[in-house]
Amino acid sequence: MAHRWKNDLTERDVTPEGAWLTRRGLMAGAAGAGLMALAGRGQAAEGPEGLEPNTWEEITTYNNFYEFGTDKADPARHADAMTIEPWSVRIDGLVERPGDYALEDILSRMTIEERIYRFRCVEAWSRVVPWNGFELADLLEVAGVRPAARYVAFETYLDRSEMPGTRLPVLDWPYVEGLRLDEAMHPLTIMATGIYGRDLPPQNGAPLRLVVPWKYGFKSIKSVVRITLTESEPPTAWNKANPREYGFYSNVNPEVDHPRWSQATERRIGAGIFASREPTLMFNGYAEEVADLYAGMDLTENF
Ligand SMILES: Nc1nc2c(c(=O)[nH]1)N[C@H]1C(S)=C(S)[C@@H](COP(=O)(O)O)O[C@H]1N2
Ligand SMILES: [Mo]
Repeated sequence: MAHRWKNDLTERDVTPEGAWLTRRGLMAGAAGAGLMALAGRGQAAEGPEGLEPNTWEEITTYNNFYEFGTDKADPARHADAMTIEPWSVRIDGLVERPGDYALEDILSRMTIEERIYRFRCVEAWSRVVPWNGFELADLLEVAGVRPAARYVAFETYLDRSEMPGTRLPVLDWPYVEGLRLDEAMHPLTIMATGIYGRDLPPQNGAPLRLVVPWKYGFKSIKSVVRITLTESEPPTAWNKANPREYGFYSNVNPEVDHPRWSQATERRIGAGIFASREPTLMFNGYAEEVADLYAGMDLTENF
């Protein structure tokens, strides 16, 4: 499959966790699932800003996974309780081959790649994450998308006994998300299975989570158990909770502020307390790859 997108973050930017990205580390991480791991497949030019991926510690101890509580430390504290084995994903709706797909069977058909992406939360913090994963388009191809499908709906695992945060009606559980089909099929859109060549930790959405790097972080739904192809726009968790503040598209856009704060700048996690905020980039820096998807659309109206 041809990758026509440009990635300005490379394997060389990975430090000090670069040790995990040795061939041996990657192969070991992938061996359990019988995978072929390919590192640094992106066409890489060194980023002009000298971006560096965040550390494993920074990525795995400051999280949003409200099923385990709303404090940033709650997911790392509680998500270990989540049963992630066995895992299957129900793929249904407008597909040729609906069914419950066991994770092992999915992984045996996918090629795991490394994708170093910027990640921008709607709360205006950001970091850089070296994901491992496969393109969502490749998984949808396995299920066979029917011509009438126009959207893709996603659902997170829900077991209230394992997820203390779900005892409060913070969101309408299970957490649900959605993409337009062309967004879902875009080569930048991946299902992540790991970070730094290691299995995805539960707090980051083990064993399988969506990553859409040009959208606010909440679109990147964790611990996915169901993918449904639909004809109409599916409901999404944050839009249901507060439609005025969280739209369906939620593309990163420095020109469209959140009703309660500016989206023009962001705080890079790990930058230190004296570091200045950084300018937020249109589509989180992926405009060249994805702006065409929204040609002719009013991005203020379709926020
Ligand atoms: N199921 C589920 N998915 C979720 C969330 C959540 O609370 N529940 N939080 C979202 C938000 S707001 C962000 S910023 C990212 C955080 O991902 P990370 O913890 O891996 O950085 O996950 C997103 N996916
Ligand atoms: Mo977020």
